[in-house]
Amino acid sequence: MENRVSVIQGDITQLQVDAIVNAANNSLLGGSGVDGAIHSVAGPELLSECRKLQGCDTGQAKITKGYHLPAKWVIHTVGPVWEGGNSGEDELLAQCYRNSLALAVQNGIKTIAFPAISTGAYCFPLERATKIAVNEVNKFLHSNNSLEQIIFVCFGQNAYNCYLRVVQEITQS
Ligand code: AR6
Repeated sequence: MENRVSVIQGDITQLQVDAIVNAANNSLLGGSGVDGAIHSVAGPELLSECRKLQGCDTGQAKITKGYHLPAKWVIHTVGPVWEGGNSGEDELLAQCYRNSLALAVQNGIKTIAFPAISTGAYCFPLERATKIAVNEVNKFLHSNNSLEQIIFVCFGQNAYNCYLRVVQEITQS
């Protein structure tokens, strides 16, 4: 596994990185979970900018400034709602990571932090989502030299253990 990838446990809103990724919804107008936390730290200016974006399709990504966050940018992506696994959820989740990373590169971002997209309110099974996240980041880094650090931010011990295990599995394969 790439030494540009790390796993930490904590609150993504506190990270001093170029960009944090938001697990948003199609409206981009805020919500609960990590989305609510990001908007509450960034302040109302973030919602004002998001209103101008006219929403975001599932699997796609859009960028805003970070306002009062320590991060300079927020990349908003919309993960799939888990519907049992036969509705294209895996591919849509993979697209979230690919499109977020591509947008980061386009904007000269060097350090980026991801939450575990879709694994909260959207009920995507954690281990399955983690494998997709780690695989997509790993593949992307193989063809990219500009990104310097990708951080997977886990909110709880359970997610942290899962990410560590999956990163190790992929390293050894
Ligand atoms: N830092 C890092 N991770 C966090 C934080 C935080 N501050 N808060 C929660 N998580 P979720 P989703 C983790 O529900 O499943 C929103 O209402 C959380 O433990 O935030 O993609 C949106 O507006 C979980 O592992 O996002 C959408 O409507 C992960 O972040 C919907 O929820 C994702 O959980 C999106 O659902």
